[in-house]
Amino acid sequence: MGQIEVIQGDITALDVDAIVNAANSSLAGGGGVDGAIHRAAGSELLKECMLIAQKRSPDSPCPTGDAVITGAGKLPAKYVIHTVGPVWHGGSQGEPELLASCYRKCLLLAEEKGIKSIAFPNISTGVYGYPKDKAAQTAVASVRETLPQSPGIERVVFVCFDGENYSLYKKLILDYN
Ligand code: AR6
Repeated sequence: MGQIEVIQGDITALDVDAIVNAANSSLAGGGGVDGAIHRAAGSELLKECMLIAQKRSPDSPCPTGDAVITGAGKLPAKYVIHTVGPVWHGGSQGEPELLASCYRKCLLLAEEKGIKSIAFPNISTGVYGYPKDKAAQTAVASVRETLPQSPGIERVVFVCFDGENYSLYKKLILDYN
């Protein structure tokens, strides 16, 4: 089964097959990691996103919990997988299931594309306000549950931007391994 790693840093710098973007349903870019990925990838990425948006439902090109894949423009990665995490409303509006779905769909899409290494940011833990400890537990559990169904994936990297997420993930991965 694929290895799980945790690092602290900027996901746009990672030389892996695919990096995951914490996008919004419009796929039109935004702030946080989404903004950083679009800036580093260049305008080609937005063009690809808009083509996908045209083909899918115009109201919500990528619903919460779903994922779509594009090329990666000028990034070192080959692909960007855009997924839309839930906004935190207190936890009783399906947030854990939707967040788990983001990680699962990204891995299954990656498997379909023959991707061997994939890096995730801490989806929903910025602007969308998901508590970091709860998000980390759901993320790690979802990845571990899905990896047996994605045998082509050799390496999963959790990229933590801030120290708090890094400590949480380090502890969870140690506990699991
Ligand atoms: N590399 C890795 N992680 C990062 C980076 C980076 N360069 N920059 C920020 N993070 P957020 P969300 C971390 O807000 O909560 C956007 O406007 C950040 O510290 O980017 O899912 C979208 O368009 C945090 O831990 O995403 C949506 O509208 C994590 O990435 C909305 O924000 C996620 O924070 C999505 O909100």
